[in-house]
Amino acid sequence: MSDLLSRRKWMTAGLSAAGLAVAARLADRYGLIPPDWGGVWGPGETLTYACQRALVGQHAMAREFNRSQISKVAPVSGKPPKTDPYQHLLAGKFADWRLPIDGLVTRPAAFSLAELKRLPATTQITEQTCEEGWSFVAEWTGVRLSHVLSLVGVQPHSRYVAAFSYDDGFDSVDMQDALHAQTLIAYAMNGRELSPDYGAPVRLKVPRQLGYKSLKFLSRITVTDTMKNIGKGLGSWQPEGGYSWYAGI
Ligand SMILES: Nc1nc2c(c(=O)[nH]1)N[C@H]1C(S)=C(S)[C@@H](COP(=O)(O)O)O[C@H]1N2
Ligand SMILES: [Mo]
Repeated sequence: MSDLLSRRKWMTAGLSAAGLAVAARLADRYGLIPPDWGGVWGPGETLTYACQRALVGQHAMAREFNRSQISKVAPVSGKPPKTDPYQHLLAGKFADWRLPIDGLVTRPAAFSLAELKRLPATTQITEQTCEEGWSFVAEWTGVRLSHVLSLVGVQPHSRYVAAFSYDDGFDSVDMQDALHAQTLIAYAMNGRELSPDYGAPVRLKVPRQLGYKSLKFLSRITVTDTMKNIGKGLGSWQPEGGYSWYAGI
């Protein structure tokens, strides 16, 4: 009797573990598990991300504003790097800067600032919200990340687009946000060339997420199907400091 009971217990445990494994594999296939799914807050991160992805439409837009609503003050978070490579490029007005786009692409390329500016430009007036509690509205001009990705040809099994910066930061977004119409590689702010404080020569604009996803001072972009080998494998330098990889608002 007790034998039977324990066998049944084991079978139930085994079955539910198998069920969980299947569920996890399915969730992963449908891109519902964020790179920072492990650790203490992992289950919460996964729930938030999966719910957002399930409930909010793929093409849902961040709010756009009028010119008259542009903020007079725009705080800076993350000063331009003082390192030689960056200062050298800045001194040369970024003429020698290139943005390599590599990884799971069929035609890897490296774009100069002039080349990026020759691509179809788009402008948005959106709000940037910092996790520290401030925000501002500004006009951003750049090329859609989706356009640049179409030029290099993203391979079908790609899952993330990761960006790196001159201050050693890195971040990533899933393909849904990478291909979103408001996700830009921005090179101008409020009608003027992007200044170093705001991310020169180019920064990401990801207006559907908190400000920290809008990485400044870009040095490289890579397309990948896993974030495991980048940094601590959490998808971004932000979760390494305790914030969420997914910061949808
Ligand atoms: N490379 C890099 N990008 C960055 C940061 C940074 O420190 N380094 N700070 C982030 C944070 S926390 C915010 S809120 C915004 C701030 O952008 P701003 O300085 O243009 O206001 O940039 C984000 N991008
Ligand atoms: Mo921030």
